Amino acid sequence: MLTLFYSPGACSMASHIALEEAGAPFEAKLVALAKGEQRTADYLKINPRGKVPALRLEDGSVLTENTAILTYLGRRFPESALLPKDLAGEARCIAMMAWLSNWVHPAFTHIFRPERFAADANAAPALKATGKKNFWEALQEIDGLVIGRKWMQGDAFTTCDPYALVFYGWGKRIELPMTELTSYTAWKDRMLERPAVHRVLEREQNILLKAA
Ligand SMILES: N[C@@H](CCC(=O)N[C@@H](CS)C(=O)NCC(=O)O)C(=O)O
Repeated sequence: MLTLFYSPGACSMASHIALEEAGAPFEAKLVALAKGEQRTADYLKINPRGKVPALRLEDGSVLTENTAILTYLGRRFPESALLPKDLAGEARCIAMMAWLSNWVHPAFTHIFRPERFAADANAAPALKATGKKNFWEALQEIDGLVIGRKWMQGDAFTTCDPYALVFYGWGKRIELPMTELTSYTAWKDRMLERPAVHRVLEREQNILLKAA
């Protein structure tokens, strides 16, 4: 069976939702980041970088990085149609996941963990401020992308959708004015109506289930 290593509210939620959406049999193993469990010797054997998500396959090998895990799940469970069937559509979906991973996520990390980007504590306020500006602009970009669209990539739900939900939740967590992003908010409400998404949010006790 597949095993997902995740932490509640972390970016691993994207892979967690995709597994539920795919109807894949899997075991969810909690790695509590708040308790530092990602740095235990046992977990470092699974992912030496000490990050979630990690997906252990049936042969014992491990996949890391949301973009790779989500692409793998889309290809492995084609009946769930988590990836566009045409090559260019699939590439566009991967491009979106790459942007979420290499720009949107690190922007948030600058707010949350500025010490990872400069040893000098005096630099922290500037790093946080730039991270917040970049993160908010990225959320505004997502808002623009879903205008007139049901899902991130158009009419079809794809792996980009669970990934984009992570950042809506993070925006809410740091009290950004998320409801000003009306299209992103309407999309988030559609996401919450999906039973698979709801199951994961319940399991992770996600902030998106709390009233605004
Ligand atoms: N690019 C990676 C990022 C993974 C990542 O940074 N995960 C965070 C949680 S959102 C983590 O495990 N952080 C623990 C730590 O840095 O100690 C991916 O998308 O999978």
